[in-house]
Amino acid sequence: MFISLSRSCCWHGDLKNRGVSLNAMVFSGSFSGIEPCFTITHFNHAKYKVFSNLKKFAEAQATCEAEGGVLAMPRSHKHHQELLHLLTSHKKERYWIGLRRQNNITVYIDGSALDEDLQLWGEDQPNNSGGIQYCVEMLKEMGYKWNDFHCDNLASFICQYITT
Ligand SMILES: [Ca+2]
Repeated sequence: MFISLSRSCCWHGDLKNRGVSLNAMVFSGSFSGIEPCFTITHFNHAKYKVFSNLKKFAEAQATCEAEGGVLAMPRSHKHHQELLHLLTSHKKERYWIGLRRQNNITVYIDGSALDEDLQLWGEDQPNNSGGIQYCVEMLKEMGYKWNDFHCDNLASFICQYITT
């Protein structure tokens, strides 16, 4: 347990912010009151990790890839509902998912096409506000529907790993 905690992404920051040394925490074995940086859920044939810490889109995707995953690619309303279910214990403001616009077309991060009939965009989205919104997030204020957003802004994110 301690080993996995030391590898995770935001414990150190949390501990530093609290002025507590990591060794002291490890030996005391007490982690109460510290929010974990991710949760893991298995759904059908995929495993998901919801990261609550904030990263740019490319950094978030790199974090998923480092563990053999990708940013989550919701391909149906049912799949979207599953992702919503994952967020019930998090509810951060925004989460990157594996969609971005290339050559003015929104595609999944693996290059596959988005079904044009799949309407999961928030109201008036994608609006490419300011002409700089090339990545897609699930946004709390839109009921976690999709919003195009600046890729260098910071958001929490959801990784997806195929397990079969
Ligand atoms: Ca937008």
